[in-house]
Amino acid sequence: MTQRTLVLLKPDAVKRGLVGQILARFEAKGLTIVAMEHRTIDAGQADAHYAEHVERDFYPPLRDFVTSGPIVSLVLEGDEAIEVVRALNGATDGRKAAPGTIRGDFSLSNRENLVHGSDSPESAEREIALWFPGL
Ligand code: RTP
Ligand code: MG
Repeated sequence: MTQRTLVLLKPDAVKRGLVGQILARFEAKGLTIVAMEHRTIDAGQADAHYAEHVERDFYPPLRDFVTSGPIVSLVLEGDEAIEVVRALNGATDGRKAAPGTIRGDFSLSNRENLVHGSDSPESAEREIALWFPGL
């Protein structure tokens, strides 16, 4: 089934100059970019995006990280795009993510793990409305 999913290239991806390589993987897989933007978010946008995590111990440093510099946000579309993107991203912790995945190949951190992908159709709908109202 064709799906849309919200993807973030987090500030570490932009700072490290990995935007092109990461986008190339999504495009090579066959996913279509249907919206894309480059911007620095404030704490309010971070809290809204990570609403499920705001009470967690790891959230304050995560908020500092995701507001530390520009993010590239995009909406990708394709068959089973939500699950496909999460498979390409790899496990959350870059130290444990499988080689061949984005995190497995480029991240050595549980926080600075380069990418975000929506985790369900409900999350995708909520996150796309948050990042690209009107899409
Ligand atoms: P994401 O939401 O960014 O796609 O990542 P995910 O589903 O694989 O992981 P999730 O559990 O939703 O966590 C969201 C982001 O929080 C940071 N994190 N830090 N223990 C920690 O220090 C910790 N755990 C998670 C990561 O940046 C993770 O992607
Ligand atoms: Mg998540």
